[in-house]
Amino acid sequence: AALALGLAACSSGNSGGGGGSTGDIKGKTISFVPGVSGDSFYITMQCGIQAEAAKNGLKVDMQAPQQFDASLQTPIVNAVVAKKPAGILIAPTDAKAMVPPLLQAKQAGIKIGLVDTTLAKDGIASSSVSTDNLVAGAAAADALAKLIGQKGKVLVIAFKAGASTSDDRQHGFEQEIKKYSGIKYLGAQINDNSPAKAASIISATLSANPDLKGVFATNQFAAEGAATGLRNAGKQGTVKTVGFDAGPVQMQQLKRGDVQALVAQQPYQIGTQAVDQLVASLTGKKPTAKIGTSTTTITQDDLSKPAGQQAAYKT
Ligand code: T6T
Repeated sequence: AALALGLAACSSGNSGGGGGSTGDIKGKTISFVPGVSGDSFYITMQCGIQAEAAKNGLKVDMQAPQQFDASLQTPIVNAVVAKKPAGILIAPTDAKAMVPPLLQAKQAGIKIGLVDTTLAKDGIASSSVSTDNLVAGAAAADALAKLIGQKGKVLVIAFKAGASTSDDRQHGFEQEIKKYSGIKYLGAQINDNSPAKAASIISATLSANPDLKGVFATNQFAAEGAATGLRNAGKQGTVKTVGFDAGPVQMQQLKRGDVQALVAQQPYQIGTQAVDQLVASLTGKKPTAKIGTSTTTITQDDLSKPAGQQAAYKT
């Protein structure tokens, strides 16, 4: 199937309706198009979207591509536009390639809000809510430097070239890692959101650089694959890994020592704030053009603390 449809089963429930004072949008539908299906980051975001939409009397439908790829996300946008929802909340999988389909959506009179990732062109979306990924990438560099005693070779696994989150995390990391004179940066390799590809990147890097000391894996699937690659080489825990996101699998990885630090985002809050901005633009108010959300870097020590627990993505 090309599409994944439906509502997320969120612990807070999906219904509850219509407390808002937004009579003219009540009963309208907004569509959520995440970057990929089956990704706990987007599932948590969807829970935030559903809860906030319900407060405003809005319905939500969700259609996700099977892979994080603009060629799969474009037909979904086209199908969504044909259904004429009041608004679309979307995480564009490519900052450039998703411009034409979203421009068409805008021209069809549909309000667009960006979540998580952004577009290379302004003026299409009325608002954008995302992590500050340059800052998050720099935080990952500092965490990795600390883990390896500021010495040795490090690698970045960038999950998707052309996706703003992947590019910004990589660039934020690269700027920051320059500050550590004892660290040799081996560059970034792209795993195309595939854990298997991340695992083989690790194997190949270890063959050429058996003294590899650290890895920054820029999202969930990069971190999962990195852990597999390191385990296969018997280097798990010896080569330090900073992963991204704090879904159930990532929290397990941290607990087991497959990764030593995680940069956790706030997907639920991105979802609720994006709905609020979309509601503003649907009701003739001025939405905030750009909202940046923060990250928390957690290590194994934090798992028993409130900060660590709070960072975990909930549904
Ligand atoms: O890291 C998130 C998201 O921010 C990124 O754009 C794509 O990957 C994730 O969904 C995690 O898998």
